[in-house]
Amino acid sequence: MMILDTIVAPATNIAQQALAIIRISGSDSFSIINKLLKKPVKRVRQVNFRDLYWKGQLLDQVVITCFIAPSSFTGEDVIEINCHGGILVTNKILTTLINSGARMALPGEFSQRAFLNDKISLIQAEAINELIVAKNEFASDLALRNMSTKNNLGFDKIKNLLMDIISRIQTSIDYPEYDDIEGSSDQELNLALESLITMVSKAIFRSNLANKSVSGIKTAIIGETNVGKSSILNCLLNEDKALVSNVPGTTRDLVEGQISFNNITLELIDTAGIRNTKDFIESAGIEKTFQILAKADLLIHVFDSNSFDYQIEEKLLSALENKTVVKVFNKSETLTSDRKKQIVKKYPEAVFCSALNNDVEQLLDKIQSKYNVGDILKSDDLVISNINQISLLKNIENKLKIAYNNFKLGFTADIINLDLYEAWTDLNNLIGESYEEEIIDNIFRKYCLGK
Ligand SMILES: Nc1nc2c(ncn2[C@@H]2O[C@H](COP(=O)(O)OP(=O)(O)OP(=O)(O)O)[C@@H](O)[C@H]2O)c(=O)[nH]1
Ligand SMILES: [Mg+2]
Repeated sequence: MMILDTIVAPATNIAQQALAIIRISGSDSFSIINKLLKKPVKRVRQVNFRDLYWKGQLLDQVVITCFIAPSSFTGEDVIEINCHGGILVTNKILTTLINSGARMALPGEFSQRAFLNDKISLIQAEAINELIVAKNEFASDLALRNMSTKNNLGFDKIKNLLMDIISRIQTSIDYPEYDDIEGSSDQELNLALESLITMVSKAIFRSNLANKSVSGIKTAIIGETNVGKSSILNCLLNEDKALVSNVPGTTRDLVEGQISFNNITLELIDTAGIRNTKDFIESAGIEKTFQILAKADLLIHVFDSNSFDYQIEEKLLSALENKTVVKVFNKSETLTSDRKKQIVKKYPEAVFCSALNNDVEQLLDKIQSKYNVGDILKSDDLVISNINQISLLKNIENKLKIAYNNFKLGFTADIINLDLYEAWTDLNNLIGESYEEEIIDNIFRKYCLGK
């Protein structure tokens, strides 16, 4: 892709604020900015204080920071203008720069140029975007880790081992007369393939966990009527968001909210309590509960500690199958210790809470333990959180498994290498070493304007 245009975009919101940043990138950056200056800036790496003019009229007093290609974020000549943050001022400067020859950038186009000019890998580009949208500490730690160096050590480990295996097999194809090439015995290849597959599988496991933590866990609060679901939602959100009353069937529509704690973000949905009812609107609400339940990653299944009947309806029971469920007994402040023991005996994994007393600690601890990302950033092994990148990793795992099977079945080396080469291509797609233009365009268009 030829990069000809010089692009411009605000890197901060256009809003009433103290300062705003406007960014220009491309080979005409200096000639364009100098059209707005009585005293031109030189094409050297420096910071300048200047008055900006258009047709003799003063626009603003600004600070201009100059970056010279290739030592800039995009790898091109870049100019950053720190102007005053008024909506009118920022827009006027932007329009003037466009009238002077710059083109308004597309969302993510600065990052795309950085990638195309080989300044950052695709893993880094995604990490920068993820840092901007990070909802919790883990998300920002992971993003910082993946954006900080172009050579992702975890990625390199996988790539080096795959390259090593391919070249060992290739040597046995090219030089069939040598059957004693180091590392090329069946046993050694078997071991190497097994450890490569394990490496990739573990990376997928870690990355799936990271994805959940980073993108927010879709969490539905479900249970019978009047058990305190809406009260728990309000307590978690620290806000009286959902209507609470002692009339069973209070909640009919879904109520949503988001909380982040430690390494986790929950996208919470409070649902209509499940019971047999003739009320048409309530039935429709319950139907919605089942739809949400099917889509949720995590279910907070609420019981009333005082109810003696914990029979779960057949329909609900089958909907709960294969789901991550936390059973929580609410109104626990009313429990006698004997009763509590009975419940624990029947449901050893249950936790207790009292929305009335704002006591939801056990519930949060339980959720935390189910999505424990604890140590996964401690080593330099590969962890990514982007769903498209994870699906590429799964493709790689599949192809490695096919190659391994073919190897076990005694297929010839060239057939085994065929799938290994495909895995190699996918691996390179992960960092963007080989790519299709359209795919790359799609990736970057979801970034912020000015990034
Ligand atoms: N004692 C006690 N009462 C509670 C507690 N949590 C909720 N309640 C009461 O239980 C009743 C029902 O609470 P809701 O939060 O509306 O229950 P719900 O499960 O959302 O009910 P539906 O929307 O009808 O399905 C209200 O009177 C609450 O004040 C608790 O921890 N202890
Ligand atoms: Mg409710």
